[in-house]
Amino acid sequence: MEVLSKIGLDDHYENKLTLSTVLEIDRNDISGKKTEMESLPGAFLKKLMMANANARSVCLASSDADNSSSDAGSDSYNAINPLDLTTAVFLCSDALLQQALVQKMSLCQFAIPFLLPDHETREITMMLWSMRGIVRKFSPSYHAFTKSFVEERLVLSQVPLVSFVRQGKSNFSKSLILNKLLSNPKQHHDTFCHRNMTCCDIPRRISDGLVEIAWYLPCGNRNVDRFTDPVAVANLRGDIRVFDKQFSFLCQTSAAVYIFCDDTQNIKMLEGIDMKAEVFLVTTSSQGKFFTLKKMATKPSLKTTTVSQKKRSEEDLVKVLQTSVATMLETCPSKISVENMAKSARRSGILVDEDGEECQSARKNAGKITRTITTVAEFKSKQLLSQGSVWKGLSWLEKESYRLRKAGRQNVEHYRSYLKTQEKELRRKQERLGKSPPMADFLHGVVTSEAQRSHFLRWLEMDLENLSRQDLSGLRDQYTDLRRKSPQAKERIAEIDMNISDCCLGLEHFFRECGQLYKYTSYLPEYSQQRKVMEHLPAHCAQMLLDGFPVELFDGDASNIPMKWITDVLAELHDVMHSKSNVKVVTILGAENVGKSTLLNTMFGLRFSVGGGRCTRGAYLQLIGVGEDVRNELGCDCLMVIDTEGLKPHQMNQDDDSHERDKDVATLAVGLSDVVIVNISEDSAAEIKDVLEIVVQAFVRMHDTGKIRPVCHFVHTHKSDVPTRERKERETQLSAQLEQMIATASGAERKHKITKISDVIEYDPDANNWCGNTDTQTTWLHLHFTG
Ligand SMILES: Nc1nc2c(ncn2[C@@H]2O[C@H](COP(=O)(O)OP(=O)(O)OP(=O)(O)O)[C@@H](O)[C@H]2O)c(=O)[nH]1
Ligand SMILES: [Mg+2]
Repeated sequence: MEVLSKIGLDDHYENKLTLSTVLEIDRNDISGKKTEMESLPGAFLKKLMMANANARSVCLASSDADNSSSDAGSDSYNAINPLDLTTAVFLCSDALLQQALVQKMSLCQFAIPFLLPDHETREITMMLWSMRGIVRKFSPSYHAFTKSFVEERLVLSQVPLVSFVRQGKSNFSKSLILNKLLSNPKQHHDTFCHRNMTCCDIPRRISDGLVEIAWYLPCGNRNVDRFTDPVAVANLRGDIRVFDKQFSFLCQTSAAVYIFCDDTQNIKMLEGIDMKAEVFLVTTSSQGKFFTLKKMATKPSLKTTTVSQKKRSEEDLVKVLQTSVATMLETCPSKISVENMAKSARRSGILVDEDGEECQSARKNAGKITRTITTVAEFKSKQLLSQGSVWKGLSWLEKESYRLRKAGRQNVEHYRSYLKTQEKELRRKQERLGKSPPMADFLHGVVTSEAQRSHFLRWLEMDLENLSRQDLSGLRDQYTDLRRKSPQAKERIAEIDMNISDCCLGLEHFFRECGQLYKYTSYLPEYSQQRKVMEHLPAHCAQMLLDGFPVELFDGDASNIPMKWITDVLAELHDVMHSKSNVKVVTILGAENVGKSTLLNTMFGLRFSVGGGRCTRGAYLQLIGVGEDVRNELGCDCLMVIDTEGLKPHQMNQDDDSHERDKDVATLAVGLSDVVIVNISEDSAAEIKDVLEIVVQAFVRMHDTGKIRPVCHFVHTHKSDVPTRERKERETQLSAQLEQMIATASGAERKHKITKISDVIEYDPDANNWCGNTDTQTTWLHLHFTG
């Protein structure tokens, strides 16, 4: 396709782009160069992965550059329409990348490709799998009394669909009107790309026939909400007379279809179409000065009734449309989930992206596991046998053999050998328990073909989220509420914290089990079948890391790192990368819920889990490759990014473990890192002090081990609009605070050699303080890896 070769994507039409290639750090990231035509998809993809709401305007930079250098008249042919760019990128991405892109588009509140046309094969594909990742929170009118939110996976939500299509040429922008229709009164947002936004009148080529979808989800504030119940909106790009397959699909699935057309035209005959929707005509007078809304009776004849008389301005039309949609929503239209629309798609000759063999058998394999789950707690105790009390016991024994806290007056060697015996006992218990049938199914899913593994893991991840979402969402809200309103209720907070852990069931629990099984089978004789099955698991896990899945490094429930497992996974990684695994480690630290995971996701385009309440537990790592051309400059072959659980100084005087926990997390992070990012929220001065103290103590402790000083950056969040003067003051305050803490900490740990903060970290108050989440990865990397 001409467009693909113009933007350098033609090779990827066959050989699809993957998530890891998109996230790889390349020369463009560190040079901050102007975007050229061939690097346009790369720039767009990276911005999108960083959830940058201006991602679509990369096209503008390029088209501007082209416009200025070419003759008037031919300029628009050198530029590319942003919709074409989106279509091209989706046509050239693999299934996993498509899903990741859609999730980021949803975060940016962009409309999402729903029916994707491929002009080469003349096929249309419904992007159901791509959209499966979207989970959103909203407050529908049936929750008005309690003012509570529901959190749903949108493709499963029963929501009416309203479609907007066009016949013939139109002298106003349907997308512009839709954006106004979906924007809240005080805040305009461009959900759909429109003519005036970025691309002037650059003609569309490959995105003709594209149907996009967006959801309007009420927030519960009736002064702001345009509609009080959720509604899905589809927008067909192109003329319904040309794209009749898409049009007929929309007529079957929508509650209402709005057809924009010219007054003078005869509307496409609707008789042959299986029409389930109410049909409205938005007609324009030939000069485009008036709009009229008419309702069309599809049966028995095509008579129309005028709903609203001539309107002069677009604003008026938006109001009329809004009332019309709202009335339609109130009269209880047919609701349908996107998942169920797939049936109509197949009937209309539209392909569905998840119908492929790989995706379907992965789904079956994941379903086999999730079908056995009635309650999460029961599943964890009965099927994930090596975890729970056994693993907690082992973790304690391991730590105790170094700390010797309970040794009392015993001989240390005797005590250690007693601990060893206990450990052996527990290991034997693990061995006796063996692996459960769901665990065997999981292992099967992980070791099957590479392509199927990613699908399997995503299906399982999503199915597990579906199982625990409702309970978790409620508990997290309670947790946040309680922390805000009664921080003194420490016991109750700790109790909810525990309940959250009990309710959580994710891939990490299955991999924890892998770690345990791997460890105890490694003691078995080499010929043992059990050992043989487990032997190749670290290699699969290493591959998974390279595919962009996060891996748990530190088990937050048992407070332990499964050393053998992690070491062997990393050794395999070294092998898979042909010994080119010189890594730089970037870690984040900060109080809970300050936005640590979000910050890493936006800096690097990653997918650490994010959520209100307390979300990350333990520590997770993700890998990002470094392009060959910049490896020397950056001094590494890949970046390892580690997300950690929030420090909880407010729970410090709880039981023994929670007291130790923050120390463990901070020491681990500081000990591993080349770069530590400390994320501090300016909302609470007391919390900043507590967090800084923990971090500074960890720096001091690590200094003693002879580790090279890590670079440390402080990110002050939620205050991106502070004036420069105040910002400077804060930085000075922070530096003074750090110096004072270092004096205290070095005294407490008797490290008299340490006198100033720069003895333990590389820190320059002017360069290493950042405000808000707006500082870009580009600047950051540029300064701190090349500098
Ligand atoms: N308004 C706003 N919200 C943010 C920002 N960063 C994060 N959030 C929201 O804050 C909540 C917590 O974000 P996370 O990234 O999960 O925070 P965290 O520090 O990783 O939390 P824990 O892992 O539980 O310690 C989420 O609902 C985010 O959407 C930000 O810069 N601005
Ligand atoms: Mg987090």
